[in-house]
Amino acid sequence: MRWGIDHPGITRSNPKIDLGTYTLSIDGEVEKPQKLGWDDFLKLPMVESVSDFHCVEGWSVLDCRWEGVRFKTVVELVKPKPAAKFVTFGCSDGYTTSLDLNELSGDDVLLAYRLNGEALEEGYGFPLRLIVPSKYAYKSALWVTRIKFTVQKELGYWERRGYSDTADVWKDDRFTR
Ligand SMILES: Nc1nc2c(c(=O)[nH]1)N[C@H]1C(S)=C(S)[C@@H](COP(=O)(O)O)O[C@H]1N2
Ligand SMILES: [Mo]
Repeated sequence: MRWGIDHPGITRSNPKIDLGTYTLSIDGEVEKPQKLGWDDFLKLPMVESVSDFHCVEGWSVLDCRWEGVRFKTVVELVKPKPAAKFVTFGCSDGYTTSLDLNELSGDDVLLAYRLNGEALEEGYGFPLRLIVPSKYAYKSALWVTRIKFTVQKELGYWERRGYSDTADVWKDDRFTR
């Protein structure tokens, strides 16, 4: 399965991630920073969430059945300090994006590793990607390797290039105004 269209001028090559050496680092403004190997991550409680996926360029994919770990669960694990207000996601291809901590508190916000009953394909973010259904797809970090809690907002890759930082699908917030 493949969806979407390539971004003009950008050829994205999918990083190849080896589960044997994969590490998810969760750090920054937290009481209990973590370095989780893949097996450690799989021990976190798994949930399923069906949601739609919307791209800023106008396309959507309906009824995606994601399985993974609620972002909430990660928050409980690392215990952000009171000053932590934002989260920056880092990816193995160098991509970054960031969100307000309170935008990540919904039950449908997942660190997903399965889509429609199968492990994520490389092109979809294998082994782990972020799903935030109320936000445009560029907030949906693929190949996540680092989650950093911050006091100040760090603008992500597209957000620094003029895409809306709020990326709210229902306000059709495609560009910064
Ligand atoms: N690591 C990483 N994540 C990324 C990107 C990227 O280039 N690298 N592109 C973003 C953009 S612009 C979009 S539209 C979605 C595309 O997700 P999809 O390939 O599952 O449709 O991934 C987002 N997450
Ligand atoms: Mo995009």
